[in-house]
Amino acid sequence: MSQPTIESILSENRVFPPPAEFAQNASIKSLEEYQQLYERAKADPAAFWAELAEKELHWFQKWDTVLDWKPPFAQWFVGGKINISYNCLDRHLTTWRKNKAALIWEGEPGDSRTLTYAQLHREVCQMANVFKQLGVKKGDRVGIYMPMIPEAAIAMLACARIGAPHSVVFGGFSAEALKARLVDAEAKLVVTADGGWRKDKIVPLKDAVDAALEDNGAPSVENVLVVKRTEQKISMESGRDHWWHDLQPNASADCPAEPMDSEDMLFILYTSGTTGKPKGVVHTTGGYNLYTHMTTQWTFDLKDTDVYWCTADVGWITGHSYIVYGPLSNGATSLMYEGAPRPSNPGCLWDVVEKYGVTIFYTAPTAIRAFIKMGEHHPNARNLSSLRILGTVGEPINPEAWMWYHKVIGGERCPIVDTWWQTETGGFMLTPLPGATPTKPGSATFPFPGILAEIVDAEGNPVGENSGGYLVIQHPWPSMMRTVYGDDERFRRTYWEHIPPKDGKYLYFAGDGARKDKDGYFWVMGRVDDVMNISGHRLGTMEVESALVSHPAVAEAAVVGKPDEVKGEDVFAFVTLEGEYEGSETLVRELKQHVVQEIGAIARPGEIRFTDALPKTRSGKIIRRVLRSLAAGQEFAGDTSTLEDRSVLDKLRGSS
Ligand code: 6R9
Repeated sequence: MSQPTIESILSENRVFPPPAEFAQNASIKSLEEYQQLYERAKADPAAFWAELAEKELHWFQKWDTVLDWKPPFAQWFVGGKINISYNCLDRHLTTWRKNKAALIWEGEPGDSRTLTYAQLHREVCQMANVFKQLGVKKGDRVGIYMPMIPEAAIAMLACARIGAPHSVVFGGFSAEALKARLVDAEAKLVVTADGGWRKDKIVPLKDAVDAALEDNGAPSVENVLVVKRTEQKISMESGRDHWWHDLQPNASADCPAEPMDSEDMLFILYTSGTTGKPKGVVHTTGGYNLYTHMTTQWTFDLKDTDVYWCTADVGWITGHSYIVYGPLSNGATSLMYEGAPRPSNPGCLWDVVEKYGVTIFYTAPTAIRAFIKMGEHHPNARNLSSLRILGTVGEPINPEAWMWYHKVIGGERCPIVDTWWQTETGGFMLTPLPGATPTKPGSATFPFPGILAEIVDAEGNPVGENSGGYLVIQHPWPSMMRTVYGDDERFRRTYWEHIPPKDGKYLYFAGDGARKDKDGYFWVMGRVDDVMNISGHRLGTMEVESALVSHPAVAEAAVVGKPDEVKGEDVFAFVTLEGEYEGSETLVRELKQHVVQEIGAIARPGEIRFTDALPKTRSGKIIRRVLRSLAAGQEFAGDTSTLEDRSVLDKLRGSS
């Protein structure tokens, strides 16, 4: 099992203090310094954030109120006017950073491009003007469905510039999933590309957009802007579809950033929850700008000489906060890579590190486990001496993978920052600060200054040392999600009522289980709800179940995560069939393909098992813990007294 177990964590006693020389040169240099900062922030969070907001960001107009907290709805820097695209671009143009590389981009086939801050600013202004020309106004939503090319970041910043919230949809999602998101967000414009490169193949993005819009599938969409990337043939619908390269040359590079209210919506990003319908997580402008700015600066101990590389896709929150907004707001050089390790080039990531002298490298545990499998001769054959900080995100990292990362990639000299956070939190919540925090393999260590994290029981009472409980946040923070798009009730129910509020005190429930050790280190154990974590990507069991039952052969489906050495978890589906169908290899293949079509390749079940019945309670609820054990190949040892029909269990075992 690759996820850390309680046993493996309790026996993990290794501690890695920041190297002395590293700490000396870091902006936060010791644990004491972190603790002082933390205590100061805790004593008066509003004053702490206000001071940083004033010092670190440009405001067109200062706020009247730092925090307006009417649980569960928070507003930060109320009355303030700000534009995140201005903070990411314009303000650097009056400094030497004007000609510093803002984005370094490497395409999968080996083509590359570097955009300085001045060049990026110019392209963002042009695209913003094209958006306006296509009828996009402040407040209109724009869908972005792009490969990892600079225009993805350009489109996001162009939206932010004119105050049109973006909704980026990961390019690996299917046409069906794209359509559902465009419809929910009522997007007016979609920005896409003819295709993108993914493991030596072309991902036909424009075809998927066409399929999503077919038969008026997303009626709000009026125009589609298409960037040429792969040059394969696509169809262009006249009046609706426009090539970026046709419109760009005539677009003015003058487009002043729109002064936005601090609480104006910056973006919607859909994420999986416990129901079949993904949630539109809403983030706003001022607080998100400040928090992603500070977390990038302190957690990666940014210097102007850094070449920073986060390997995520801009379709996920990690790409939003830590490829685009956080790094650019700090005037950093952010690297974007279109490709992924593939049979034709398993060492490609290390080539990129060597080619650009990457200093900060941020990736996911699932990727690290895949690197381990591919063999250390790949990294060993490259010069990785430029690296000075490593990071991980997306799921708990098992101590073995941590140690490999530390030794083979970090040469035992690079601090590792294991950052725990979520789409909903906007930025890092638990993380080491590389010059200050002694790390323990597998622990995300301590909360970021200003974050009041705790581990509690179902009533909201803090649990003792090393007892497992729910990870909660006790005080609002600037980049917290503001609501579920169009559904305040779902927001309240999902995050704030799971643990009942007491005496007007609300706890943010993250959905993760965790424990704290004797030194106060947090150890995140994983989701406690029906959300799976497949290769660091969130996927709801219900989402996959809904996809399966939409196939005519399927009567009922129950999906669980099965431990997987590389992916962390893999999708395992138990399926009962409609009377006239019979289970076969062909049907398994067909159902897998059906899920890919409904959601995308990340949701493809690793295994589908046909069964006559599913284990249920008397009230008809599927007992997933039984299925989880079976999927893991373990005997189910727990209580089965709630099971309605015990013979189901024997049958399930028999069919295994
Ligand atoms: C940023 C991101 C959030 C869920 C979260 C948790 C898991 C993320 C983690 C981690 C342990 C870490 N998670 N980082 N678990 N240690 N360092 O991944 O956002 O896609 O919304 O997923 O991922 O379970 O609740 P998102």
